[in-house]
Amino acid sequence: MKRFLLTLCLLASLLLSSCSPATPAATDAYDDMIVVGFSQVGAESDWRNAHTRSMMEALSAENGYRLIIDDAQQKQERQITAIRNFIHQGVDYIVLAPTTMAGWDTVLTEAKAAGVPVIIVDRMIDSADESLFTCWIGSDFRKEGDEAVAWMEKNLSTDAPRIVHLQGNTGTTAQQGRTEGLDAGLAKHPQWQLVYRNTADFTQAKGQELVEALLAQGIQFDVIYSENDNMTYGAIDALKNAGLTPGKDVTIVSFDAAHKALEMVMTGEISYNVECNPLHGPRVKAVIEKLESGSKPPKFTFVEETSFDTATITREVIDSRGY
Ligand code: GYE
Repeated sequence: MKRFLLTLCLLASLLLSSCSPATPAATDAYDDMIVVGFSQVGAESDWRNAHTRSMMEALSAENGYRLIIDDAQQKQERQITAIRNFIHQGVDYIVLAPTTMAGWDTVLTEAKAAGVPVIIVDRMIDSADESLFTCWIGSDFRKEGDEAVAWMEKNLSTDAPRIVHLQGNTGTTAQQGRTEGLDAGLAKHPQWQLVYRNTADFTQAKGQELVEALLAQGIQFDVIYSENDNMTYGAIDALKNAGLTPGKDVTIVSFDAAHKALEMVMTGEISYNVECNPLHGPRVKAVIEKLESGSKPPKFTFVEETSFDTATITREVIDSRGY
């Protein structure tokens, strides 16, 4: 590995801490390590925290990696700065979990010019030039939305459901794919009514706030289509505080299928949960190993995922959940 001078430590949150200030002696110890700069979206959800943990576990010192994590706190500008810092530091690889789709061409052109391979994980970027990144690993978010709609077609107890739609951060591929799935369902079923749609930024607090506001306004609904589990937790709290029973009074369709949410599928509070797998650490490690040995990883890798409702969830699935 090229000689690496650790001059800056970019960590922003305790969870993301993986790097300590370098000393001259410590610098020497990194000579044989593969240095990876990871620009992470933030810490908005259980999914995101599991994603960060997976990266830290796979790209560990024990495995021969020096991982520098930057928490962008949801801001693309911070990611662009982090990537520039990684380039200046001379990292061997950059891993980017992009906030939004657009606006990456300039900084990725800089990475390419510096000869630093960029591995994109989770959400996708929108760039006409695919040579700006080495490969991408993530989920088929449109397929996830389609699966949720297919379940609703079969399982809703009314033909004319009144639907509340909590969206993730707008302009992200996770939000767009899941929204496109619902939009296709609405187009196919003119009797389905979208009574409310707004972004709750993938956070529990905002999910709760929006559903509380809806209930206060007296808006009636049968289904909540919530684009991640954390918004769902907030929505469930709002329903319960209003004396409603989630799963009975309101059908809840959620995305991510994190451990806690699957417990809620078991109890029937969440009716259907579409899995989104955050365990990208070992996948990124495998890609780096391929590149190190001179072979070429596939350009796009879609992670295999499934989904669960009250009929298919089992204790075994929950207990063996890695996130
Ligand atoms: O569903 C959500 C997270 O991009 C797939 O972002 C990811 C989404 C995930 O905050 O919980």
